[in-house]
Amino acid sequence: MKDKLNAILEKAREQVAQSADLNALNDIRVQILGKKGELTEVLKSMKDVAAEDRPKIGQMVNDTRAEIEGILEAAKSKMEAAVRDAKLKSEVIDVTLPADRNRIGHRHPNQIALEELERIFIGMGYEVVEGPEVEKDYYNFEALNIPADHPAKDEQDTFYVNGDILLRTQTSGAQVHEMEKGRLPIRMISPGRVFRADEVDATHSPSFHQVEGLVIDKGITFADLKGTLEHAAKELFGADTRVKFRPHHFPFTEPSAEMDVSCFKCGGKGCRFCKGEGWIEILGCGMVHPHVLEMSKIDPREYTGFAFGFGLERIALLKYEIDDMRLLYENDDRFLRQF
Ligand code: 2U9
Repeated sequence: MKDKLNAILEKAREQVAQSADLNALNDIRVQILGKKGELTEVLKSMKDVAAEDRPKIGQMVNDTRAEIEGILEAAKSKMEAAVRDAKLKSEVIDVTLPADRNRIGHRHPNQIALEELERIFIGMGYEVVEGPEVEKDYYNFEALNIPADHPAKDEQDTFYVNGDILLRTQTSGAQVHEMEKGRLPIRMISPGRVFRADEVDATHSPSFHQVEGLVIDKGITFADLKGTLEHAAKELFGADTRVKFRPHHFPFTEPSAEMDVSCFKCGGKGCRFCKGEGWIEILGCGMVHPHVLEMSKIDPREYTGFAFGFGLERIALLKYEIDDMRLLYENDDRFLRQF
């Protein structure tokens, strides 16, 4: 009996040593330890063993079974470890390889120009106040001295929601709302999107952005306007920048002017950039019309003020030397990331 058990054990050892995978190991288990397995058969033949020998033989069978189970278990662990190692090796990450880049966006030139303007005016004590893009006719036109039959209304042809409500053509409504609150003095800029029924070309778009400013206090004069806007121009285009004011007309300011800055490319000598002029038009401005103050319940004998308006895209195009406004609206990041 002992020899028989040893033979089974040795055969098991040999087969396990030769088995290639977990399936082969399982086959060996079934073949030896299974219901009809070789060792199980030995156990069944115990009935033929003399009664006094049974405990000893039984112990031997159990020991052999335990040993074979141990061999199978050890081989199984070894195979599993090998599979794990192979997997780890095949999935290894080479940290020295260049990473896949996560391309991130970039601030839009309009946004860069706006943040620059906000920095300049906040530095002079201004508040930044935004207003609604959908506005009443009154706040966009009437309250700014542009009554129903005024020709300026044609120039600013816009998109109407109905007879009374429209997409604003200028951010000035935000300033009227502020004046109506009756909290004086006012020192504000009001940036935002505006709309005009314009065709798209290199310098026009039906939707663009303005930054308008308004100052109202006792004793404000045209000298305050000039000093403020000259300071802003020097901050924006460099300390050597000179400014000049040309008379103009706006319904909401009187007197009104347009401000030019000396060309920051040629210093004013005249070049391709300024079309030989030496000067570049930057903004419109003027003293707030007394009737505009009156309509918002501010007494023009007590308070005066000045106002100005930039086109944000115009500033971005000039500052970053972009020659076509349409590039600003295409959102092509090969363009955007240059600024
Ligand atoms: C109130 C009173 C007056 C705002 C002003 C301009 C001059 C101006 C243009 C710049 C380029 C419009 O976008 S643009 O085409 N704006 O020239 N804007 S004064 O005047 C105001 C605003 C609010 C209550």
